[in-house]
Order: sequence, then C-alpha cells, then structure tokens
Amino acid sequence: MKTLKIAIQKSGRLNEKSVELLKNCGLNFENYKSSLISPVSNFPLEILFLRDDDIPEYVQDGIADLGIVGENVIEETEVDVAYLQRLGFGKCSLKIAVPNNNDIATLADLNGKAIATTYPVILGKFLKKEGITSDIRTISGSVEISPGLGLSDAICDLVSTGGTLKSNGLKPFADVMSSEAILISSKGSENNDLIQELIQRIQSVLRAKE
Ligand code: PRT
Ligand code: ZN
Repeated sequence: MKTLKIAIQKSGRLNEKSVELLKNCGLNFENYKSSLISPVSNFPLEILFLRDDDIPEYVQDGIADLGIVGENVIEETEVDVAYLQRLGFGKCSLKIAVPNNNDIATLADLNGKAIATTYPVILGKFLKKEGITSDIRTISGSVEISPGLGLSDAICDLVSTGGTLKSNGLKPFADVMSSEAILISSKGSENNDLIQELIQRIQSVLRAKE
C-alpha cells in the first residue's frame, strides 16, 4: 500500500502535542532534529515537519495526505480540505481587543477604525458579516503592541490565557472564532483504509484521555 504522509508543525505550540498524539497511537519515529521527513518504522507513514502556515496548502495539494494544524490557519488560508477530527489541544480564540481606556463600546464603534491583525481574511469575513467597515492593517507579528504605538485603534489576535493582552493594556472586546488543532486530509482521501486506521487509533487515544 502507498506510504502516507502527515504534515505536523516543526516547532512551536502544536509540535509537542502533535508528536505525543502520534506516539500514543503506537507510531514509532524520530522527532524532528534536522531532517524534514521522518519515516515511521511500524506503519506505512512518513512525518513531514513544516511551518504551520504551509500545512493547509500541502494537504490541499496532496503533497501531504494528512495534516495537524490550528483551525485558525486553515480558515485564514481558505483551503479546500476535509476536516477529520478535532484534537482537543492548541485551544485558543481569535478576538478583537481594544485598549483599556477607549471609546469603543459596541461593534459599530469599529466603523472607520484601524484594526491590526495577522488574520486579515478571517477578520474581513467577520466584519463583513457584522456590516462593519474598518481599516484592516495586516502585519506579520507583535500585533499587540500596535495600538500603543499609535498604529491601530484595535487588534485582532489569538488569545489563550489573556496575559499578553493584559500586559499590553488591552482588553478582549469581541470573539471572532474559537480554534483548536484539527486533523485534516486532502479532499477525497478520507476513505483511504490507512487513513481510517489512523483515525480509529487517534479517536481511541482521545477517548482514553476523556
Ligand atoms: O513557526 P510556525 O509558523 O510553525 O509557528 P507560529 O509561530 O506561526 O505559530 P505558534 O507555534 O505560535 O502557534 C501555532 C498554533 O497554536 C496557532 O496557529 C494556534 O492554532 C495555536 N495557539 C494556541 C496559539 C495560541 N494558543 C496563542 N496563545 N497561537 C498563538 N498564540 C499567541 C498569540 O498570537 C499571542 O501572541 O500567544 C499570544 C497570546 O497568548 P496569551 O496566553 O498571552 O493569551
Ligand atoms: Zn506560523
């Protein structure tokens, strides 16, 4: 049978839990060191270690059959992939946050305001649905410092503990989406026998954790 490929994050917030999940499924492989591909010795599978941003497209294009990535990244890249299983880790929310002292009280107050984010696609859809027209400023990182620098009136960023917002004098204002790590596959490969076998194993690991 054809060897499958699963793409997981190389390093970062999802790496450790992704590796742990696959190991708990009984898969034997070396964790990422310098090689981008690690073969599994006891299952026809290879692990690809990638930047999380690249995972949805690799899966959509069939370069990887499967991937583990945050729902936020999938939605932002607007790929067409199959959602196979929510994995219960990497939980966070994408929120609009505003400075503690400000005059933004309702969503409508965001009209004409500048919002800095690394999630312009998701934010754009949210604002459109709410009938709000803001100036979306796409930046590549350190979003939380932009209101303090006078670069924006609000931000839209991922929040888990809320500590980052707090230490930058910001408070959560509106929930845009909630997210967690998800197992995805290329469209049409969901019914592959090996993929089904892996899903079964993952589901029993998740059930054992409940
Ligand atoms: O290098 P690579 O591109 O692969 O990684 P990355 O730096 O883009 O992503 P990484 O590792 O930071 O996050 C990977 C995924 O983890 C995200 O896409 C989310 O699905 C998920 N996740 C869960 C989070 C958080 N929680 C989170 N808190 N991703 C980022 N954050 C950041 C947030 O952007 C903010 O800067 O943490 C800060 C807020 O955290 P709190 O705890 O202070 O609220
Ligand atoms: Zn990334």
